[in-house]
Amino acid sequence: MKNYTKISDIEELLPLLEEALQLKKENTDPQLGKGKTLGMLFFNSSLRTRLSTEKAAKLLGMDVMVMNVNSDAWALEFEDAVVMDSNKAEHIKEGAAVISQYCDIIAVRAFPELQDKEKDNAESVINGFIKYASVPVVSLESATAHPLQALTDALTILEIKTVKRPKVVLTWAPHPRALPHAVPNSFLEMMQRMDVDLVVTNPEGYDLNPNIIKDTKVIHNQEKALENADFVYVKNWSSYEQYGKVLSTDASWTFSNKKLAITNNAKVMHCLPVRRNVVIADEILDGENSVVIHQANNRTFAAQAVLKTILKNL
Ligand code: AN0
Ligand code: CP
Repeated sequence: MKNYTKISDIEELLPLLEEALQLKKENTDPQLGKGKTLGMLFFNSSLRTRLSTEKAAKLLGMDVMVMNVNSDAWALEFEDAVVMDSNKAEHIKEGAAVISQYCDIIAVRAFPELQDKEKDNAESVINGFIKYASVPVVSLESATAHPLQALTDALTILEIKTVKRPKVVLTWAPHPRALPHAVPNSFLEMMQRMDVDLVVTNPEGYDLNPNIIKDTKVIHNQEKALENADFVYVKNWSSYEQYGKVLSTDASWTFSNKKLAITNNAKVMHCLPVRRNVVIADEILDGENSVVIHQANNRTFAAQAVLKTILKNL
């Protein structure tokens, strides 16, 4: 693994998950990253990704530099061959080349604008860093993918499943704002590589990118989809078909005890941050079936496994 910006960057999933599990038990390589620097660039807000990735790097002995790009750096231009006479002061060609001299790994968070599907799918920010940086690039959530979150989710399911092939349901839930597709996209791609019975449920008009869904079962009746679920992953996303639109805030899709009762006493997952009583009811988040805090803890070990793998290949 050189870069980690998409699920397909993982050659063999099981060894990487086993590495993360092992690191959770014991920090086996506290010196591997000594003298190496991780640079983390945030174009958007973060709590978990920022703190867990910094912690993971430090557990490997790395130094860490963090920059909130929008407020602290020069505005970056990602388009090629443009006359830079507007508000963008620096081109990614110089920016990425310069940062590569200060950092051994560059990690980037850059959400989509959710205005133009083709533009977001082109992943100009993360791909700009991959193209012009001379060091490995890790995604901290890009326009279409959140691979560190998905690795965490796989790790969490592997740890707590009690049957060999659990039924895993990804369910849409309402949210007042237009949210990206990155988390559900990467979760689906990750689950497609695991031995699980995978189902997605969302209202009509909310089907995800067909190139990601592939042959995964999509059921528009949430209650039907939830039957016998061992894991329910709750997440909002905006419409992909009517790109970036909020078509529904239907509260009957909020995940509550009534929905849990349909499942096989499922464990309830969410990447966080979660809006209580909009996406998931208090009774679930405060109840015994929620594993969201456990899941967030695993962010550290997923990130550590990825950074360790990249450091070993430097
Ligand atoms: C972001 C999203 O849905 O992609 C980040 C989740 C990790 N969530 C929000 O913006 C609320
Ligand atoms: N789950 C996740 O990526 O959280 P943050 O947006 O707080 O980093």
